[in-house]
Amino acid sequence: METSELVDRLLAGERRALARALTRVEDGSEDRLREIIGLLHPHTGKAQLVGITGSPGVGKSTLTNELVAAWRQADRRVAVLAVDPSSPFSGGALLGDRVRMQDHVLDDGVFIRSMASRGHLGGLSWATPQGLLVLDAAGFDVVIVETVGVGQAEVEIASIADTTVVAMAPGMGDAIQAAKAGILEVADVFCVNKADREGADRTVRELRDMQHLAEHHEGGWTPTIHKTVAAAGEGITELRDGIDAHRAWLADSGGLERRRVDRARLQLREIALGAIRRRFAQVEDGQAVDRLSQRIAAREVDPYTAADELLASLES
Ligand SMILES: Nc1nc2c(ncn2[C@@H]2O[C@H](COP(=O)(O)OP(=O)(O)OP(=O)(O)O)[C@@H](O)[C@H]2O)c(=O)[nH]1
Ligand SMILES: [Mg+2]
Repeated sequence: METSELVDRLLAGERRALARALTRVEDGSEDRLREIIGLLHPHTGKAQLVGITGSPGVGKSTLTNELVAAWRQADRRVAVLAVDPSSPFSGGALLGDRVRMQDHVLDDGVFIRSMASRGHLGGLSWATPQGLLVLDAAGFDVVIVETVGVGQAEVEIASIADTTVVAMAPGMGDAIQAAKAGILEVADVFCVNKADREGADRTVRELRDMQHLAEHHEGGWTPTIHKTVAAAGEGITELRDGIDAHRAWLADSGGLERRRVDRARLQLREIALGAIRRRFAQVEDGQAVDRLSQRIAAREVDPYTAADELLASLES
């Protein structure tokens, strides 16, 4: 199918077109990505982008599932992108996620997709932000990205979401771990899940105590802390409202616009660097690089001057 037809169908709300568009984004060559993103981009910028991250097993998928239901109750259409940055292929964990998310399988206002990461920068794949664009263009009001917090992933999720939710469970020393890993700075909303277990109040207290560490947090937002029992659907409405409140604050304070420009800057950087790398790869084994390398080795030119010459020739 021609990309333009695919995009037309996606914009008309065809789910199969949406699924195919995501596959193209995930597997696509640079040319295909360029084409599809070019057509979709004018139709994006409306969705509320929510990132959910946290250590393995804290209940992110259960929370996501419940949040989907809570936003549906508010009559909002919701899409989920479950990203597994730990595996280059969709593994067992994601299969489990899919099964749990079967709750919503008959609901037209819900779309759920797993995406394996290609390990871009050791975290979320390059396909993730593009996948968000596709779901945004498809008209979902809320788009959730769920990813396991392993190192870089939290920071990356914060760079693509409007609101970043950091989920933790009591009794795992998670609050202190989070502080060490610099997660306090990326969290807009904390969720202490598994509040049916001992130590939830203590984790909440630890987070409160550590909040002064995050005082430099963007523009005066103090991250809110919510207790939930996702497995029993408790505290979910409050969590949803907390996420919505952060997004409303962002919009009012001008922070949303700032985040959008920051995101655009990151994308621009990635795409431009990628293009330069590809241009370089095309000439790397060619005569010009050979000749310049020989001249550097022969001390006829210094390597910086030679690189300037090479870059100038790439531009033309
Ligand atoms: N006791 C209790 N268990 C919960 C709660 N929420 C989720 N669980 C259980 O915790 C386990 C892990 O939940 P998931 O939702 O798969 O956690 P996750 O963070 O998505 O896990 P990964 O994707 O593997 O990192 C499951 O057995 C859930 O049923 C809760 O509020 N209380
Ligand atoms: Mg999960």
